[in-house]
Amino acid sequence: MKISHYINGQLVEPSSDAYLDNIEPATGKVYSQVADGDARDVDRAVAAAEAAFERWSKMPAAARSGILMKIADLIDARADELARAESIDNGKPISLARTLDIPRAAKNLRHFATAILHTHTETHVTDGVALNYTLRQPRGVCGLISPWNLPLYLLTWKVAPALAFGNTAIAKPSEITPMTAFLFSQICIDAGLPPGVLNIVHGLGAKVGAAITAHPKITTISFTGGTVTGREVAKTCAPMFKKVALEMGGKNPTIVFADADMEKVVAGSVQAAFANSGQVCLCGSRVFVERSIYDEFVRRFAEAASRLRVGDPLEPDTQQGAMVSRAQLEKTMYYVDLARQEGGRILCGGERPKAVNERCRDGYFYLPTVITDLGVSCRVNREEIFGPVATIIPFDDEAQVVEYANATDYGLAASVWTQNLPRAHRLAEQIQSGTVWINCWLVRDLRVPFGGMKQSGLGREGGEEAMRFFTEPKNVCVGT
Ligand code: TXE
Repeated sequence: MKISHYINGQLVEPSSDAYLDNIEPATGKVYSQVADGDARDVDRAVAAAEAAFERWSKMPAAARSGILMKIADLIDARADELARAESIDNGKPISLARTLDIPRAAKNLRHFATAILHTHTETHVTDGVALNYTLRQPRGVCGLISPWNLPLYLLTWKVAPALAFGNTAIAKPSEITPMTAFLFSQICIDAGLPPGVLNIVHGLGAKVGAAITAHPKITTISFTGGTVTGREVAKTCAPMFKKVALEMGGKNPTIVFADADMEKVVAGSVQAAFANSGQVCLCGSRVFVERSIYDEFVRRFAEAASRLRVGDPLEPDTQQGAMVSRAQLEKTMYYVDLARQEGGRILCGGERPKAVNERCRDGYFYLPTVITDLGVSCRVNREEIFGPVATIIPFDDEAQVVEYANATDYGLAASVWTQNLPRAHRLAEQIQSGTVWINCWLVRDLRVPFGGMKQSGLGREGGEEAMRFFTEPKNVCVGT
């Protein structure tokens, strides 16, 4: 099967006529081909997006909303097909794709399609001499670069607000997981999205991604991916004064106080550590536990982690599938070796499973791995692994755990488990991260600001922040 670009309302071949192999991570085998796009394809897409902008941006909000709602309905109608495609493409359990990724993609569309029917802009009265109002106008052609861990979810997280607020866009899905974006192109066509409003160009980051960030007619870049890539994107965009939002990695702390509900915190923190094989930027990979319950917590956490069912992603009861790529598997193995060298004790996992099934014999599987006895400042506890690896570290008091939590260059998310609410609020203030969850994890309300501090990100998306990002505020001052 060939995955082609979606440009100017049509599925088209790449200018190069070349395709890249697309591998199914659970089997390690090539199962489709994806367009090997380049700057010429980006130019075609930008021309289409520019031509579509005038009409799309002037279309009444209700009309834009109607088309985006239709896209959401078609995602729901094709949810089974999309979930299966995402599971094959990404290696994640089909149950996760069904319950999280695909429904959330539809929600992203609905959220912003309805938001534009309700948003308002500001007015300011200046001492009886003037009345100011803020005109929020779409910014033009946006570049939307998304990663492989939640392919359709994160693509639509950018596409929905960009289009809802009247922009047109060039989206670039990860070359590692292009399939759901391809199916999404078909959905956009079937929903009657006018040609050129959204264009999807596939291919390598160094070619297509770089061409998008460097394109002078693309005014706005929303990027989610690794911090190293984010730095490249920022470097290219800075001299051109593009508006940029970067959502990058994390090394998120889970903080467990002795008064937390043990049952709930074990379930919650295991899920936080190993969801999607730890390949979610929000995963809690460093677990800090108050010393008085450390031994019991460690025992229960390791037991729960080793009970996770690792298996063929297409089996309905699989809880942990394959990692997305050989590179990601090797990165995980590298860090587990490093943990051993740094003096870590592996309580469970630390290797690939012996057998998953015949079909998945050559897949990129790795067991959920729990490590103790590592110092807070060692590399394993500071650098992002993005695999099914959690470390557990004891702490003595509030001040110490805040210091531990903040001891990385990242600052995306944290979760704090305690019954002591004043303490939870104190910690929330002091932890350097874009999100702090208290007694929960991965609860996502699409109205709240989303993004990271430090090397986890720049700018915020979500809710009103998305409106601010994807529109240009113009002050109109009327003398009275
Ligand atoms: O992501 P890349 P990679 C982290 C995770 C992972 C590491 C590297 O730790 O191990 O990053 O992953 C496009 N200009 N996260 O290398 O390359 C690329 O094609 C413009 C965390 O696989 O950052 C893809 O579409 N774009 C993260 C997107 O950037 C470029 C999710 C992200 O891929 C480009 C993924 C360039 N020069 C990885 N080079 C999260 N925050 O959730 C690549 N791209």
